[in-house]
Amino acid sequence: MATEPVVDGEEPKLSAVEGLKESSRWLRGTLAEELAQDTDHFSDDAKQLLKFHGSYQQEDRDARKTRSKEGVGKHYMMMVRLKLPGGKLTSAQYLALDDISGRHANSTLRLTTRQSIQFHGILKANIRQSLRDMNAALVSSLGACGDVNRNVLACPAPLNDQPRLEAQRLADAVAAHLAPRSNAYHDVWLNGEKLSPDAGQADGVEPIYGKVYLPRKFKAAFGLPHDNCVDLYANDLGFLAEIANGRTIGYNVTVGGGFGRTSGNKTTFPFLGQALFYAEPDEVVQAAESVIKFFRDHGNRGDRKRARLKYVVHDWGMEKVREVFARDYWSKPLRLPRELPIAGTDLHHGWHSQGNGKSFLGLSIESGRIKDEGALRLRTGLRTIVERFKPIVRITAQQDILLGDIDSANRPAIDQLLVEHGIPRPESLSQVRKWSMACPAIPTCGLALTESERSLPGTIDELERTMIEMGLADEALSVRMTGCPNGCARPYNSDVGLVGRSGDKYTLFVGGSTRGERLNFVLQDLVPRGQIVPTLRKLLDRYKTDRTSSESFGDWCTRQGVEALCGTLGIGLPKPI
Ligand code: SRM
Ligand code: SF4
Repeated sequence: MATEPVVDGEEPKLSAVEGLKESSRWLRGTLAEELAQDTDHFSDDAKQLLKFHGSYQQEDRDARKTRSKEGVGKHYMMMVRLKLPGGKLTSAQYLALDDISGRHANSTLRLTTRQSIQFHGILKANIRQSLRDMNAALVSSLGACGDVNRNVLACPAPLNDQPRLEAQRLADAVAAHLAPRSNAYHDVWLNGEKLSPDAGQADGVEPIYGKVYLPRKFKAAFGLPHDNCVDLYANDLGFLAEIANGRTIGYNVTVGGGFGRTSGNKTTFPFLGQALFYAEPDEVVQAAESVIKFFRDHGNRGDRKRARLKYVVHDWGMEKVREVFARDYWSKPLRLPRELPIAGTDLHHGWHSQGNGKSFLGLSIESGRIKDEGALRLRTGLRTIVERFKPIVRITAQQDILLGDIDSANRPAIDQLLVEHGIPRPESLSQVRKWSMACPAIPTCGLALTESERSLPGTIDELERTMIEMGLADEALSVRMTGCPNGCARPYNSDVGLVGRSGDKYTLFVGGSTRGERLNFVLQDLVPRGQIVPTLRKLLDRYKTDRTSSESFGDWCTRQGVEALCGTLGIGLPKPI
């Protein structure tokens, strides 16, 4: 993929969203007034501000054709995304959220690729009550979307080891420190008519962000070199632990990761985070604030397609970023980053002893969608287990769920409940299914060009059969699909990436890994869905005979290179996409 810099020139004209943020009275805009109106949707301006409160206005795209024929217009509905640092919930919170999904949403809970939960299908008339019910369970959606710091990731495995406990603690601290301070969320959704003192235009309400917040979304994660389950390098800001004698002694601070791109626009591309400096554990919160202020001041506020921190890092180069950061944003001498290679990723599936006398169980959730369908009564089964055994609940960045702090004596009873509800134990699933991810796409996502969550399971069924036939069933192969190039299921660093183009056609990427330390590359564009597995089969055939003993599919594809792989497929080199 081309990565063309944009040459520094005159300050670009500010994008419309900048003016909207500035005049929003700290994220209020007309939200309260529009909420009081008896309409089924918000105005375009309110829709933008709604994102900062954790909600997107969507429409049911399945209903689009018939409704337009009937002349009844769009079926509007809201998506609400929570902010759950490190993916943590108590059992009571999980049950409250499950209730809300049944009462106000579409009776599903959607675990996200950033350790959170989304609700789909909430009507405007019910959104205030939904958010109130969430807040009653001490869960908030403030800042889950919008131009602020999003959900902070950390390995969710409830193991009693210092690096994970520390990462969880610091994820909470960074999330709290970077949370928007405006009282707009309380005023609009929780307080009714009462306005808080910062409802006017007083300055200083947002000491870190200021009136115009960030140029764009900002994402942070804490990662471990031996377990990159958070996909650290896909984040604007990463803290990669250096571990000695079982304890974290410091962090490489990485900047500029991000995956979104726009088809046909070569100045947009996925980019991996780069190490900027090394911080001691007690410098982490300050480091997060300093990086976010650097982004606030230097991010592009004219072109939202190029507004992420990755473009500053790419266009300036690390030397200039380091120089400006050290001069203007970090008051001490800047320590250079250390050599911390990524060695693996753990899905945390199955039963594990926590190291404190308790156990946790990791379950694979297809595309993160918790619902009851046919014989698979996932939602009811999880609810029953959580009600009865009151585990802590953790969500992974691979869209899966962990149930922890369980008395080991209860393992057989929980296994029995899984069987009764048709929920597969991860050991019974193929590797390729466990490592797969898909974004929601159609019918809820307004940006989707193709199916994804509804399409990937069929592709995985076919690939699974093929891999069994070929004797490759034990290979950990990550396949990630998205309905457009924005990259929500992180298809740009997996072994296989399938990125929606239009209709049933996808761009095929290969050459990443389950470790997430390397971008994959385009192999073929506009592959019809029915041709995906036959195409992969030809490559897997060669892989089977050519690979070195422990070489993964993505490693092998990288060693072969695009020319050799195109030769294997009998196709020309891919054109720039
Ligand atoms: Fe995403 C937009 C879903 C993780 C890059 N993302 C969207 C929206 C809100 C569509 C929209 O703007 O109208 C999607 C809502 C779909 C729906 O119906 O629910 C959406 N993104 C998701 C989730 C739910 C996918 C999933 O399968 O879990 C993930 C929610 C994470 C969370 O809990 O916060 C999600 N999105 C990601 C990731 C992965 C990550 O962060 O690790 C990425 C790539 C990393 C990155 O940010 O670069 C990602 N989403 C985008 C982009 C491209 C942004 C860019 O700067 O280029 C968009 C489009 C945009 O922002 O304009 C987008
Ligand atoms: Fe929507 Fe595209 Fe993200 Fe999928 S990748 S959820 S289609 S924005």
